[in-house]
Amino acid sequence: MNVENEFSYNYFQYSIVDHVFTFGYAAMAAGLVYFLVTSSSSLPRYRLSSALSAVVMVSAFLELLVISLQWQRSFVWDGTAFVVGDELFGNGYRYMNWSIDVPVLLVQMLIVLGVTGVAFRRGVVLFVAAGLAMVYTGYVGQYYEVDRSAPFWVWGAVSTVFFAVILVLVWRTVYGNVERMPAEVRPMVKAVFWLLAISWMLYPGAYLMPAIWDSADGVVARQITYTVADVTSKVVYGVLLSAIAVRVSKLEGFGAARDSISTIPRGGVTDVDAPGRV
Ligand code: RET
Repeated sequence: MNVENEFSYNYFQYSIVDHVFTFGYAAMAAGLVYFLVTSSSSLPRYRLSSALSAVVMVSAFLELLVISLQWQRSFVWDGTAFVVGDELFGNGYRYMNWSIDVPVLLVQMLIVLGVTGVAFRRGVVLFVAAGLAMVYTGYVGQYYEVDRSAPFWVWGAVSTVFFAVILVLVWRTVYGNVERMPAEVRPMVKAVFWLLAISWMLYPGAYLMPAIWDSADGVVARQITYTVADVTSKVVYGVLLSAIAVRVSKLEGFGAARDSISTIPRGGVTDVDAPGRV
């Protein structure tokens, strides 16, 4: 059982959580349109990353919609406050969503950083294994968050070990490949590491929230934390990766080739007319 069911909420507390959930799934729907529309702005080798961003958006949209509807069904207005009714609220859906999104977000990074061959396959295996281990050990631990007995701390600690492994792998991937990238995009590539590290750290913060702030306000803070983490780790991260892909594609002449098509005069084109063509 999750701590959300232990409290009743005043009108503001209940509504803020409700609105924050709506913001969350609306951001995923908006992100979906963005990634589908901008996919063709980069070279074909980067398009799998946009497709994976779209996968993340769809799974997160559905998950946030489900928990939003569950929040509305679980708490009923009794005249003075929103109290728990016949149904219980749960954060478990989040973990199921992460088991799709965590591996996918990490694989996207390999694609945009141009990791290929054996290094790519090795990266995929390590990211998927460490990602799923982190998510599922945390999933077990969160069942014990109300009494915060030993399993809450033990599984949380085991999950943190896998998280640390992921951060080291991400650091190595980013800093091991950044020098191969064009100088112009290097600051953006380094920002990938920091954006990922900071936004992902919010999730263990939300896991620990019942131990830090065990109250209705703590629940509000936890759901805001989750939503900020979701929007930054999925949408903002995806936008940053696609911005890198578009820049690198342009530097390799992709944009120039495509733009020149619209300026080709009727009756043909010579190399002199369209020097940007490749
Ligand atoms: C848990 C359990 C407590 C310890 C740690 C955790 C880490 C969770 C993370 C989740 C990331 C999720 C993402 C989802 C995006 O779609 C499981 C809360 C360290 C880092 C990025």
